[in-house]
Amino acid sequence: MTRTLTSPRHRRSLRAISLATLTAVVLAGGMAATTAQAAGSTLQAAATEKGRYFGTAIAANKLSDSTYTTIANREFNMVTAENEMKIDALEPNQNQFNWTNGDRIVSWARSNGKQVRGHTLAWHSQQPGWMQNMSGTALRNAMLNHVTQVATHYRGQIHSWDVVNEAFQDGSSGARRDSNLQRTGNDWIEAAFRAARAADPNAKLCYNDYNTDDWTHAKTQAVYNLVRDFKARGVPIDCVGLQSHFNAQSPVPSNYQTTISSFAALGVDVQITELDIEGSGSAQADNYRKVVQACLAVSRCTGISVWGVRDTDSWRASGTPLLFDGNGNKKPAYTATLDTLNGGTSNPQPGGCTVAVTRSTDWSDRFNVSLAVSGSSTWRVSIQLQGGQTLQNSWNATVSGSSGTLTATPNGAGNNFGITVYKNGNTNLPTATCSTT
Ligand code: G2I
Repeated sequence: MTRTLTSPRHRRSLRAISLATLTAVVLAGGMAATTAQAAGSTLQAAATEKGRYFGTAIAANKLSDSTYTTIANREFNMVTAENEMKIDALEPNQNQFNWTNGDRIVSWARSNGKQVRGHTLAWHSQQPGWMQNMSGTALRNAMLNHVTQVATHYRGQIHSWDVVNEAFQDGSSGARRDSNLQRTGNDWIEAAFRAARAADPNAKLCYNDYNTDDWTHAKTQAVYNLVRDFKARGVPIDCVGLQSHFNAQSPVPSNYQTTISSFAALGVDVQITELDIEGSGSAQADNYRKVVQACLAVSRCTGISVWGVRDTDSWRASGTPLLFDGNGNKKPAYTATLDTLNGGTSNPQPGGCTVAVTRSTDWSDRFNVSLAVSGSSTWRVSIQLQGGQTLQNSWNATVSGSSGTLTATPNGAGNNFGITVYKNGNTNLPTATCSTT
């Protein structure tokens, strides 16, 4: 129809009609919003109403499965290639790139109006054989060449890149994971981020990891310190990815929201990048609800992606960790996720408050902790000191207790307050939760 209307007058009148239609739609939307809470009928619609995206991992070899693509297209507006943009897939031989499957996923996503998360530019795992056998300067240069070539190939098409994946050890050390990349020098991570920024200045650049969901874990603190250091020194970083693979051994932590808000307080977005939660029925549904609530409570938690469409598509298929069963039916976890996305208002939850915890000045024996409450002026913050730590001092709030759990309430100085904590050998940041009074 537009092709037949070619004169300027016709084009003007067409524009007038479209504008009139658009205005009517906007007005109707506005009126509806005053009478009822708008509700999205799919995950992507509900998340969009909350200013977030909802995504999934996609496998290229399943794009011919119509049950799979129907669900994926209907429910999700962010796509991550499950394996097709890893180093071994894209650069099977040094400097010979195979874009076929990565491009299939990007073009499926874009032709269906979806955005793409890139996963992943630099990783100790899934390296092609030629890279596994490299070390030193040759490896550093090969890694930087990979980052540059891949980010350049996909420039302008990627919402966020997982620039570096899983670079820290599990357990209590808080140390970097040993790998051939780590052995090229501690600065390999920032070198990768700088190369990615140069190649695609508009993609958000994320550090992505697992077992970084519990705020008390040494690995979480180590990633937090990396991001804090990068922000302080101007190394380009825009986001942190919490993979969030949960099961009975690694449940959704009670301090998950503290983790999200604490990273966000460093000035980065937080993305839940690979969510799956083993289980079934209402227990699984409750866990999905907790995750979605925690994200909605923090404005810089900008999106959630699940790691696959149906249980049978999962890397942990036997744990049935996803939102659709093997036949593509919606599970209770789906309904809980959708309802939570649709429920109430977000950031903070209705009548609630959130608190962000950051480390400020650090001495050998003690450190200052800044706490910033949002969402309410009548609050009570419960602060959990780490084992051995004791309170030395506090300001801009009334703080009771001296070790273990402290309680802080307003003293008229506003919503930002602080404490000084003696480490007594424990350098981990305390955690905090907020409730209204
Ligand atoms: O392990 C779960 C995820 C943890 N975070 C990083 C993610 O990239 C990772 O995803 C998984 C994929 O879901 C698996 O599908 O990463 C694994 C290792 O790259 C993937 O497994 C691989 C198998 O190891 C290969 O043998 C197989 O050929 O999947 C490949 C394609 O099915």
